[in-house]
Amino acid sequence: MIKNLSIFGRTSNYKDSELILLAVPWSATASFGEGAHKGPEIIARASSQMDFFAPGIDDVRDQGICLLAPPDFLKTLNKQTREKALPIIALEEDAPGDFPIKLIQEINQACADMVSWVYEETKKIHKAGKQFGLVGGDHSTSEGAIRYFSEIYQEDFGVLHIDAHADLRKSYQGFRHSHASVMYNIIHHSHSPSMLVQIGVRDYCKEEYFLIKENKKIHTFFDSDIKTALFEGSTWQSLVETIIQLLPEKIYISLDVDGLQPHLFPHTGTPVPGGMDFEQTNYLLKQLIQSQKDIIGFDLVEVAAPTGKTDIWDAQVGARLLFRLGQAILNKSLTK
Ligand SMILES: [Mn+2]
Repeated sequence: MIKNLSIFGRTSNYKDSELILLAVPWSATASFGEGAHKGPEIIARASSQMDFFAPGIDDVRDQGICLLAPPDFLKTLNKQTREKALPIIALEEDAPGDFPIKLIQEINQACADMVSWVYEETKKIHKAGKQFGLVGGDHSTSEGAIRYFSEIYQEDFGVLHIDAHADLRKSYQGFRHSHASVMYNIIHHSHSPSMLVQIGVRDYCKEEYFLIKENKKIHTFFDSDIKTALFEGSTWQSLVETIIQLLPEKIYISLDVDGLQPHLFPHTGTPVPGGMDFEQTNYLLKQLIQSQKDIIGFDLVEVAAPTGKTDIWDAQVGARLLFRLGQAILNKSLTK
């Protein structure tokens, strides 16, 4: 039985909603700050007190937005896997020989199960003729969704990835489905997007840098390059134009909120100085709507709350970004 939660001040049901939001409360292998599994819950709470009017844009809530309640098994699996992962995360990175291999295998299996579950749920939502959005969870939750759309659309399909990190590590702390590996897994799968365009990247390792340079499918707009261009007189408009031109016809937006400035998301798992501001992000989304690109899905990940807290600033900003993403995908279906 599919349940739903209240979102943007309305309780909508699956049947009458054009946009289905899949909640994935998962942060089992989060490497630094905890609490991204609370993303769907805190965003849903914060979303009730927003204003939804925007001049020139229809209130997309009338098209129906439904946030699916996550199943209990997923919440339990996240908790159990987190407990197994914590002692490994606490180990020094430079002593891999001491890693308990069997335990890592169990954790990798649990994470793979989560990825498969997301894949199957994405397929169900897409096959029902609905628009798709995912609310994480840490960034590892995106893998199943992007893998599904890569299989369906193949060469015609690109990912717009907003993030402080490249997420191109082969594995991280022994975990194959880590938030830090999500784009590596997606790019190296037998069905991969034809293009990965990254924006805001500013924390990455040498291996990731060389992968970006060597792989023609990956185009990264490093945060420092974006800022240098802006300091030297380029406009955000022209940069956004360049970004959009690189993307194929069908796109999936993967929005890790640490891609934005950390004062907007102080509790996100791995905050980094720099990044995009709120209106820069909105402008990019608005230009995407106007570009007539076919947005076929999105995710919003890494909105987190510290233990014991629910009403926090991060959720206020996250709810607004989620609404903008909803506008981007639903406005597209209006103009079709
Ligand atoms: Mn990420």
